[in-house]
Amino acid sequence: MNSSTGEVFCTRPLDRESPSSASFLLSVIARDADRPRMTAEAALLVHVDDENDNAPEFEEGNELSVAEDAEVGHLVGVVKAKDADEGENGRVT
Ligand SMILES: [Ca+2]
Ligand SMILES: [Ca+2]
Repeated sequence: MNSSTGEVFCTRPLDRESPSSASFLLSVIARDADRPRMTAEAALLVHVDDENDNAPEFEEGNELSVAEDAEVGHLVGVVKAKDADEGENGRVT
């Protein structure tokens, strides 16, 4: 944080999917320059918005078998995939 302007900057790359990088709680203090010096303190919570930076991944172990005489419409199995992103960015179809 720039102590003169109050501008808050990133100091390292962010990754919303990392538990330690989804949000940041900062403590900020404002001080005046007169005597007696007066201060105010506040908590600043910064949320990291999601970007669609993860591709879907198939879950391991997807191997299916079906009988040769299975009827048309027979459910062979379910293929599952997941995506680490949030909301629509992580919705797999
Ligand atoms: Ca995604
Ligand atoms: Ca993401």
